[in-house]
Amino acid sequence: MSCLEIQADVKRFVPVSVKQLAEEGAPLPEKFLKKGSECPTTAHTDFCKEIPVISFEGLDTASGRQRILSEVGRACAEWGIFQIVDHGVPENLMKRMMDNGLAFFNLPLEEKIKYASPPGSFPVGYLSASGIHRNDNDTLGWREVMAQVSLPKDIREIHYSSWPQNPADYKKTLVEYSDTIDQLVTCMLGLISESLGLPSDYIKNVSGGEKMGQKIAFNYYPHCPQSDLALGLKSHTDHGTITVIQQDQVGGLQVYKEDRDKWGTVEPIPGALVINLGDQIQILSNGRYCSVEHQAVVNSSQSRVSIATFAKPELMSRMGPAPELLSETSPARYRNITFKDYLPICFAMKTKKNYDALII
Ligand SMILES: O=C(O)CCC(=O)C(=O)O
Ligand SMILES: [Fe+2]
Repeated sequence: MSCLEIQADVKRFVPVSVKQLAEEGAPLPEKFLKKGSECPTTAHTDFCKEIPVISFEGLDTASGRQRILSEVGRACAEWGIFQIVDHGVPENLMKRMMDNGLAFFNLPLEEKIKYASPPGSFPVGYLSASGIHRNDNDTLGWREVMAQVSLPKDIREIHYSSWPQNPADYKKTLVEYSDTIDQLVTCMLGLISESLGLPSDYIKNVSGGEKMGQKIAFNYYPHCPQSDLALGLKSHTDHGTITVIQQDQVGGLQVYKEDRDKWGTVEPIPGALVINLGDQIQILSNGRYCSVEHQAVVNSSQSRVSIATFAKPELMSRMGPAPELLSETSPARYRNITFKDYLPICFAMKTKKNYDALII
């Protein structure tokens, strides 16, 4: 196959760029229109003030750690999503990531297409509309994505040469961010483990330790002429361990609280990071902690950027409930399965929440 043929093949999967569609301002193509209960119901500025915000100030003192542990435990059980501030991730690094993400999406489509996800591949690389990598009849999301595998380090080294050359410090900043967020993830997994009464290194160890995976996705949601009929990203749960989300100040990430039957928007707070529990934590905690259903809505006047860092178990890690948390009165609620076998269940999306497929 010549280079040109490869390019043509890739282009088949880039029928349209949502950024270009937004700039044209024409009515949305049918493929983006949601119907019925899938349509957004809560505005991108309708902030849910109850979603916990936890300060990590004092984490290195005994009393500070105790306070943070109890706040993290409560937030994991009641919400499955919370924000952290005073977390130590340098402001300047977060800003460089945002700037690079935006600069990448502002490149001409011909340039972005060079990084397009190869047909049929797991979605890494550039997607000009979310959902186009799937060969199904599902509607598309009003979102462009640029995603890269960033850990473990040996895999990162293999992928590094295929990351964008432009903007100039994109790759260097991504490596720095990947390592910094990895440290934060280790700290978070320690707190989550301890809050469940488990040793601090428990979750990281059962997830493959240093072999844990990480994927970093830049999401670009252009302003949308029909934002009441489209979604940036449809309702889902994240299938891995935890996701760390950095978002700009526009707002659009929403969480569904079953007990209220209502979507609530996560309020953007300058410098904050959103921590979102994935399916693995719900399963490992035997349902004590929740992998929350979430989505991203769009709006008619402002584009939005978010950066999602997914921490994932190593493929052969087992995802069952921690035996230490089980007893006669609290039997296992989920089957034990490897992450590798869990992934096809998630991609088949037969149940609304992936983990329901494992209920005993
Ligand atoms: O854009 C956001 O805030 C959410 C992104 C997200 O949920 C995801 O990429 O899985
Ligand atoms: Fe997500």
